[in-house]
Amino acid sequence: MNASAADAAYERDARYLTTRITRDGSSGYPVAPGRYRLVAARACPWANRALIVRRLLGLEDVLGLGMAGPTHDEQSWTFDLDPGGLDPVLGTHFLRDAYLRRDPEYPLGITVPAIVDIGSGAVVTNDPDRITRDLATEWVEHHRPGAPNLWPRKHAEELESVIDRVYRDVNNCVYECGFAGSQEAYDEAYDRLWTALDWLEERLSTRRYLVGDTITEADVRLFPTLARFDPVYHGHFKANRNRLTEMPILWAYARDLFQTPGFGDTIDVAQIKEHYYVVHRTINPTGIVPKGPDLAGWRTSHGRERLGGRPFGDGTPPGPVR
Ligand SMILES: N[C@@H](CCC(=O)N[C@@H](CS)C(=O)NCC(=O)O)C(=O)O
Repeated sequence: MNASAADAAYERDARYLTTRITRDGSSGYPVAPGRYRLVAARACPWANRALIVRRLLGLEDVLGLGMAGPTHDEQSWTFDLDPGGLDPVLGTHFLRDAYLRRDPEYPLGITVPAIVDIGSGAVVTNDPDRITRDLATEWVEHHRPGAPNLWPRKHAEELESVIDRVYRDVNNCVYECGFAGSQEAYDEAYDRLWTALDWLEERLSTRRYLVGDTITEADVRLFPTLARFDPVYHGHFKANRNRLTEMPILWAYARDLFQTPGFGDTIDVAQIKEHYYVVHRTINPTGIVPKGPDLAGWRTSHGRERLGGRPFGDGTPPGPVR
């Protein structure tokens, strides 16, 4: 008998270093300009959300950014894009060093995003959901003038429920398709993914954004998955009922966000493709990176303005990328 679908299903390791950086500093790590470094990689969708939030909220001057290259071995992400292969602030080549400073026996994956305490060189947290939530709610004093409210209180419940489903049935579900260890596990994930994408196609037909009439954390959660959909998830992860470009509403929604400052300017499709196709040798043993798809459509008009909506509410878009 084959392993049951449950046995062969991909399970994300959701154990994190959960120390929070808070306004009152009760965790031992107070919000403080210049004290921490966000480490990300353009390739990674979980890190992408932190990059978007940092841009939208204008935190570039208070929270520095280290950027790992697109590929890594089983040991660690590395700062191979930096001169000399060293992060200019942390002075290390391997992100692993910052995890080992936190815990010399650190037993889990060396993941991005991570926030490092520059003084001690140790990772404070690598919990992606907590990172974006705390940047929005604990770092308020350091937001730029005109920063959007990504967690509007009046929509709190709806926001939680949409984010929850988007995480389970979209963001993580594409990985469940790609890394399924049995036909049954794949079929289950595929069906759940497309049920959710049909739900989103319907939901976004009458509203410009996922919750309320402004950009929120829910849009920040969905966008990085859509940006990777045709270049990676459709082929590499076998999430292939349709391409994003064949889902007219989701495709227009994705273009709308792509063209909104803070979203599209965090995307580097070459790095995204290199990461997935080179790193995941179990599902792409040759490591060959596809040349397509053609991305020209991302800059075409989306027509979503007719749904109304005020992307930044009473605020303003972020300025150009530094
Ligand atoms: N691990 C986190 C998100 C971060 C994450 O998985 N990042 C990936 C890249 S997209 C990573 O760093 N993988 C390296 C590893 O697991 O060793 C989660 O499961 O929600």
